[in-house]
Amino acid sequence: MFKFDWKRLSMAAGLSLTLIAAGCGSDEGGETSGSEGEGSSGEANYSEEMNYEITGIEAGAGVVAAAQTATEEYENLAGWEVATSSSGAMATALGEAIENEEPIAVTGWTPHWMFAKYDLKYLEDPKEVFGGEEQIKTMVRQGLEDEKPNAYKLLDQFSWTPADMEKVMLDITDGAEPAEAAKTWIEENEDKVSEWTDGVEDVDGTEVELVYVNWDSEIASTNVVAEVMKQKGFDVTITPLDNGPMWESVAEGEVTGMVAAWLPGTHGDLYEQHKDNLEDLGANLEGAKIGLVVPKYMDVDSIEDLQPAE
Ligand code: PBE
Repeated sequence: MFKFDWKRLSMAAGLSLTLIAAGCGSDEGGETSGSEGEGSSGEANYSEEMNYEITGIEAGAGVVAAAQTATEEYENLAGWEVATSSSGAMATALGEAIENEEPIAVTGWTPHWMFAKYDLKYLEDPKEVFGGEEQIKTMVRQGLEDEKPNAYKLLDQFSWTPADMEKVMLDITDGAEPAEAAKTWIEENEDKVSEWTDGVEDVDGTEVELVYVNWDSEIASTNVVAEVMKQKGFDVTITPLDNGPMWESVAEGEVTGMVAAWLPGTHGDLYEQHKDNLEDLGANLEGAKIGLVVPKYMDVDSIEDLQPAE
């Protein structure tokens, strides 16, 4: 059942010669390596094939921190590592693994286009390291309501659903420029957009700077909000940052705000750190989630089904 996949191994980032040698060594017993591992299930040792590595995203992401915590809390993840890179690189690695029907575990989240493109599942997380259902919230700098009441009102009224967000994300992943995908969605959802702009007066070039992180979900939301604001006459800049600086820049009042606060879990520590210095405008989306995500063809259901590194 288990096939040692040299092609994938040779492509895997950070693979050392030692590991290749170790892989060879384990074949010497005349058995396919690890297929009847000491793990509880006796199924293919995906873990070895994955090089005991979770495919992560940006180092500052909450889901990466949670995955690192998982490698500490779950005894069966002893010796596992979370490889950090970018959301784009994670998506590419996921797509390639699926094309070759190889095992992979990524730091995933909902809403995300990957669930529409591929057959995926979240691994059960009995220790609840990744937390439960999340909200995405809007945070703005203090004093905004007095200084730019129309910007404040619009940001306060912005709210949509996971399906809305996924539509924009899919459009972008199919090749649309984010701003174009945002415009298309706005045209097709006038009723919803008119609720966000209800009572918001047109302005003449009032400056607004929104910050975000280059996560697919946040690229979608930030571009949509920016586009709606532009249509009301705001002069909008959107600036991608790392997660920590995104929170800091709002708390320090350097920028207008952001629509990318994942709470209560994913960004819980950042919220605690900055909550006294920014204004929380509440949820703009309900029903978000983070976790470890694998292709459905993998015969594992729980994080506890993965096997420790030897
Ligand atoms: N994410 C997407 C972010 C929040 C939005 C889940 C990658 C994070 O983990 O911080």
